[in-house]
Amino acid sequence: MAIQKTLVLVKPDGVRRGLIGEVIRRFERKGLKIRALKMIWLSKEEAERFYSVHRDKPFFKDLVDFITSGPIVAMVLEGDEAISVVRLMIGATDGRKAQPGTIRGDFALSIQDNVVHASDSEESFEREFAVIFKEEEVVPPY
Ligand code: 3AN
Repeated sequence: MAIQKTLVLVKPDGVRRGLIGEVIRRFERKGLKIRALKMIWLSKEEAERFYSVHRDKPFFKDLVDFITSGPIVAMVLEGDEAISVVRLMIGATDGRKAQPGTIRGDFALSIQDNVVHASDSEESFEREFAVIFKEEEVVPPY
């Protein structure tokens, strides 16, 4: 057992399309615990820090414009091997290539507008968490 925390976002396209409940439902059903949950609208500066690993990528500006184009829902999920489990559940980055049955495989047809984000490592979780949450927003284990 390696209990981990991971950070998930329902991105602006997912919120606009009314997929917040669908995304949360899948993680709850799987048995992951929601330790924090909120709706926010990221500033440009927060988005740039959130995606700092992609700073030099050609799609960085589009990515920041997209993630700040509307409100998002952010959550901290916890469970056994939560980081890899959630990555499996969201599917490949490109919605056209993501397996059916995954969130992106079922709901996305784009590499940018791909409904959800999830941390890809403990290091990413720590950086992303620090941009979006304060420690006191996380409820105790229950
Ligand atoms: P993932 O979200 O699957 O971890 P990353 O970390 O490679 O994917 O990319 C972060 C985000 O950047 C993606 N969710 C997607 O919105 C966007 N992105 C990645 N690759 C591209 C690309 N080639 N063109 C446009 N946007 C991209």
